[in-house]
Amino acid sequence: MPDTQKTLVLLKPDALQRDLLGEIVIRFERKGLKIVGMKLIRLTDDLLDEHYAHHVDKPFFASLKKFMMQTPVVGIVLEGINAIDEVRKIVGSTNPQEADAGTIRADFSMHVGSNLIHASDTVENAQAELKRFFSDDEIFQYDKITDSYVFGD
Ligand code: DAT
Ligand code: MG
Repeated sequence: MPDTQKTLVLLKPDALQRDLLGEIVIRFERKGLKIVGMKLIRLTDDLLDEHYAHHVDKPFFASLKKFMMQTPVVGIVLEGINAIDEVRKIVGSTNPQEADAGTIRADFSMHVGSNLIHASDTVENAQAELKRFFSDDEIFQYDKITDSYVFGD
């Protein structure tokens, strides 16, 4: 597989409450991204301090953390060609009002505080986030009969 990357996705409590888990996962499956890790995760205060460290001084930080702890989140590791950028493209802009139609955030959400999904945005962040939420033995390597059609030879 050329330029294969792994990236981390979290389906947030609004996705779970609104029964949108399947709607979201199917978009990644249809793209051809391979699900190589998947589990429910109960986020803690410490994990969120680390994960959203770039927002620690923002006025919405406390409500963001509270929101993310309302229910477990679904953690997913996706693998594919340029997976980090490709997944961000499918997810759409942070603010659903600015997201392009056809993206998950534009199609299913309206408010930045409940934008359904997290996705790693750089190679460095993807590496750190995969490590933060998944152990090595929770990330799988396997062949699919469609691999050559999706990824080329
Ligand atoms: P992204 O989730 O697109 O990577 P980010 O890392 O800048 O965006 O922000 C993380 C989350 O913080 C975002 O998904 C929702 C929340 N957030 C960001 N800006 C916000 C704002 N202005 N008001 C409320 N929540 C915000
Ligand atoms: Mg981010």
